[in-house]
Order: sequence, then structure tokens, then C-alpha cells
Amino acid sequence: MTTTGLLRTISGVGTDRGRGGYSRHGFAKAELELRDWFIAEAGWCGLDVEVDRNSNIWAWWGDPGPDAVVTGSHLDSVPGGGAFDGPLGVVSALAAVEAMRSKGFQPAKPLAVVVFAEEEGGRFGVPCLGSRLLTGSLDPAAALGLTDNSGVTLADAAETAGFDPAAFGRDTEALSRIGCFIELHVEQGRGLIELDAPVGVASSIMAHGRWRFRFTGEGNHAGATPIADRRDPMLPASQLVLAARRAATGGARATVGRLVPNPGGTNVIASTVDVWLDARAENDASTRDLVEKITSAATVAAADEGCAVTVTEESYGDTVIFDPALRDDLSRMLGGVPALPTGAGHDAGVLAAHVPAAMLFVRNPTGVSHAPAEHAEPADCEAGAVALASVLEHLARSS
Ligand code: HGY
Ligand code: MN
Ligand code: MN
Repeated sequence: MTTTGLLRTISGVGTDRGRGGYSRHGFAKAELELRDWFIAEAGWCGLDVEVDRNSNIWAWWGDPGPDAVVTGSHLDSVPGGGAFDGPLGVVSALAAVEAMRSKGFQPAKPLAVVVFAEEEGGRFGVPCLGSRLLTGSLDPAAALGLTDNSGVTLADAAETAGFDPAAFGRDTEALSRIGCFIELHVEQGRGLIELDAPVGVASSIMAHGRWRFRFTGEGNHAGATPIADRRDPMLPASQLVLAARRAATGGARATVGRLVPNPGGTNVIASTVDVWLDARAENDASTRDLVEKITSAATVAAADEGCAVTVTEESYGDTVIFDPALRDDLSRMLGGVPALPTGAGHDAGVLAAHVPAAMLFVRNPTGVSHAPAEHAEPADCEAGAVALASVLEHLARSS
């Protein structure tokens, strides 16, 4: 089946009528449905499926073994996300395997398609949860204590979904099997439009992280409380949003997309406001400097309003430079497709610290992602799957 055909089979799963787009969060109903869909599709492709200790799904062509050529991506989404971020990498991997098998290709190395858990961190707040747990770059106890908006812990959600939270943690055996990892992903930006190319390879990922600011003031009545008597945490929260925009210069990016007042009544001065900052820049130093600037502005604003503020780093990843030899090898064997950087994080970025990793990007004519307008044309999706198949054949041939 074509990538577009495969995407169509899941196009009704996790649609979000309120926000638009898709909301498919880790271990919630829609994502569990997609997990079952993937397991069934992988079976029809003649792949042997297993689920690892961190709930990542592995579909094997050949016995699981060392030096495996691994491809795949994720099926979860951000709230109100697009149809391609994650699923395009998964369906392209299935389509590539189907194409390789139907032409009689026999891999000389084990080959696997992997689906990583909770890449977006849309429910529990830490991105690339499954690949970070696999590689040991996230403490399982800390991860299992993460809660969603309704206070459900990752441990409870995973257990309810049939996984064993006690097993979560670094998976040396699964990691040792990976010879290289190639993730195909819809481009999140306009690079390939400007380069007029349907497919590209990734050169780097910006350093990026997430910080939670909690402003604490005094909850009170919106009508009965004179302005002079207020300690309203919404004021420093608003200053943080503006400070983030002011500080994001020279290619850096700082975003507040999530701000939660407590209790959140229209006629109530909030007692606390939680604000999440997503900050990204070219390297570690510039990202830290960006966050430092924003934090000091927020601290001054909190003091001016008689509020307290705490800052918690919830996730962080330094700049990723993808393996240059692998990047250039793939670009060359794809006929010289362009290499381009991205500001978006990926499981391939987590794995790149442990195994040779690369990414293929497929052109997105809107350049938009993490929103319903995210798009990839069927012809470009097919070009991506054909490119992935030739990359996998190239890498799975006997060395
Ligand atoms: O947030 C990111 O960059 C990715 O889409 N998880
Ligand atoms: Mn994403
Ligand atoms: Mn993604």
C-alpha cells in the first residue's frame, strides 16, 4: 500500500474536534489504537513484532540481532497536531519494507521498524520519552512520576495500557542491536520548498529544552480586591511571555504555548500560574543564555508584583550534529539531495548520541507543523518512501 493509503487508514484516529487536527497522546485511547494498527500492519508485512521494556514497538525482518538497520518514528502527536509528524515516518518505513520484500530483496543484516513512545511529550511533558528511556538518558523513576493534566502518572497510564512500569529503564540489549537508525520525517519548516527538493537529509538539530515557571501570588476576588492590594501572578506570567519574544534573537526561538492559571476562574485573581517555556538556539551556551535572560526578566516581574517564582528544567537536549559520514553517504546515494538543519527535536536526535543516526525529510508545502495545516503531497510522500527503501537496501546489504 502507498504511504498515502496507509495514512488514510488512520486518518480517523484521534481527530480533535475542539482543537482541529489530531490529539494522540501517549498511552491514551487514540495512540493505543494506532499501536494496534501498527502491529497488525507490520504483521501483514511479514515482520515479527515485539514490544520492549519501555513500550517501544519493534517490527523485525529477520532475527533481532546486532548491526541491525533500524528505521521508524512515532505515532503520538501534540495537542491538535498535524497528520504527518510521526506517522509519515512509520508508514514510509512499512511501505519501504513492503517494496523491498515484493522485489525479492534479502537483507544481509537484521532490519527493524520501530515506533517510539510519547515522542512529543504531549501528555507527560518530556519529549522523546521512549527513546530517552531506551538509551538511559532519562531516569525511569523520575519518568514514572510524571503526571498528565489530570494528575495521572506515567506509571499508572502505562500499567493501565498493559505495560510493566517496573521494567522501564535503559535497555542495553535493545540498544546493542542497533547498527544504525534512519528516521524519515515530514519537514517542519520551509527548507525543501526553498531548495525545490522533495527529499532532504538532516544535518543538525538545535539545542532545545522545556522549563516550567510557577508564579505564586494571592488568590482573591476580581471585584472586591483593589488593584493596590493585589499580588496577581498573571502579571509576571505575561511579562515572561513578552520577555521570551524579546530575548529570542539571532535565530534563537522561545515560545510559551501553555499557560495554566489556578484556579482559572473568570472572576478570580489566580493564586498560581504555571507557564511552560520552550527555548531553542544554535548551541548549549546560546540556549542557556537565552533562558537566563528570560528567567531574570521573570524574576524581576515577580518581585514587582509581590509574587514568588520557581523554575524547573523539565527536559533538555544539546545540539545534535548527525553523523557526517552517514549524512553524506545517504545524500550521495540519493543523487545529491540537500542537507538541512532543523529546529525540531526527534528520536533520531536522542539515538544519535549512541548509534550512527540520520534523518530523511519530506517536503512540506505549508512549512507548518504542530498544527492541522501540516502537509506533504502524495507524490513527495512516495518519493520519501522510495528514498527510504533505497537507503535501507544500501545499508542492509552485506558490508
Ligand atoms: O518539539 C519538537 O521539536 C518535536 O516535534 N517533538
Ligand atoms: Mn513534533
Ligand atoms: Mn515528530
